[in-house]
Amino acid sequence: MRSSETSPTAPLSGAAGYRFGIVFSRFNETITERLRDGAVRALNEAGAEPTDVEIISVPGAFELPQAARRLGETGRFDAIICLGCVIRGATAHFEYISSSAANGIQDASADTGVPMAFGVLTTDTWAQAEERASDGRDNKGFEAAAAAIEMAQLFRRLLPSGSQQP
Ligand code: INI
Repeated sequence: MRSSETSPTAPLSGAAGYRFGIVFSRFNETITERLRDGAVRALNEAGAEPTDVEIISVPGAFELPQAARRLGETGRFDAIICLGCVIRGATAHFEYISSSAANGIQDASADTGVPMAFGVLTTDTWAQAEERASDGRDNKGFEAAAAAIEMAQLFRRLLPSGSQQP
């Protein structure tokens, strides 16, 4: 299946009134800045207010879960978008960093109750990473933001009865 077949094709909407955190890692930053830009594009398209989007950076993908957890603990965000790029080298380093990022983000989301989208590229080559950080809707940052918007909306709908909308 071509990756474009899994991309959201309908215009994104309904993000006004939600607050988003974006954490991106600076390792391989030519790529991760494009993922960040893709995520911002998706949030803009969906109507999120720029003042409701906070963007921070961390050194590498290994640090993404640490920062995402801290953002989640503030209670200020409806969803957090985690973006990074790990390119396979000759050592097991790739596996350690990519699985730490994936498991750590999942744990941070479960522990804080804040949805966190996984927009970390794990590729064999730089060319594959570039392909997934394009200007189109199949930019993985754009896709991660689309997932974050959907999860933020879902979690708000699923608020326990009697609780206040934040
Ligand atoms: N971090 C990445 O985000 N991508 C990589 O490809 C990468 N490689 O190849 O080493 C990488 N390493 C840094 C790591 O994420 C931490 O920042 C570092 O180990 C300090 O904790």
